[in-house]
Amino acid sequence: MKLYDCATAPSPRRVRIFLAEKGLALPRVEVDLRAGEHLRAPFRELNPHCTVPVLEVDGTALCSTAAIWRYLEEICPEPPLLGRSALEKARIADLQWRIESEGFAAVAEWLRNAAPGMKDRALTGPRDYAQIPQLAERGRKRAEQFLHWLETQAASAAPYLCGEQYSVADIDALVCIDFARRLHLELPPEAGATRRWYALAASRPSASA
Ligand SMILES: N[C@@H](CCC(=O)N[C@@H](CS)C(=O)NCC(=O)O)C(=O)O
Repeated sequence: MKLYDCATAPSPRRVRIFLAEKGLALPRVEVDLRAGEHLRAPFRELNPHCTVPVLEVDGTALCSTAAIWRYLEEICPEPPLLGRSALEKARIADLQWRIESEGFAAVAEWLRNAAPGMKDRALTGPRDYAQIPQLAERGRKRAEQFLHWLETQAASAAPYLCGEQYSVADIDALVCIDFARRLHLELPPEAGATRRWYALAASRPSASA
């Protein structure tokens, strides 16, 4: 197995935190996104979607964080990070979907449509797309709305976002908040439950992965 990683990008960090929680270490290949290494062979031949992380297993490339998590959970079930019971697994999947589609996607929409370094790279993938300033503004509003929703979730489940067990929902939300900070979006003043949850999740040794 080999992990194609990028130390500065949020999605590969989600895999590194997951590995640290499992106590696993894998050979890593650093992919230099700033230099466009992901857009050229040989990486592009491995993952035609041109994104990291990628986990290469016996000649198969797993090209999304969720697929990598799923595979690693199957081969190393303890501690479970995708849930134990059928209902817990489904609740974690539900939260994960929401955090990714309303949190990550919003911050990415904002960043990729605003950052000068991402000119013509408004979407990931092999094709260039021009930035649309209105989408940056929409992404910012969606990201703020996501943080309000996260507060209701953190207030309704403790100590972790899905209750007693730390899970990939916590990994996703932690990395998403740190991603939003790059754009100077901080938790709103009234987000007391999120702050308590964040302090706990960020204090785990895996958070520095
Ligand atoms: N759906 C993918 C998303 C991966 C993704 O968007 N990765 C970003 C880094 S966080 C990337 O590779 N960006 C390449 C680019 O900016 O062109 C996953 O879940 O892993």
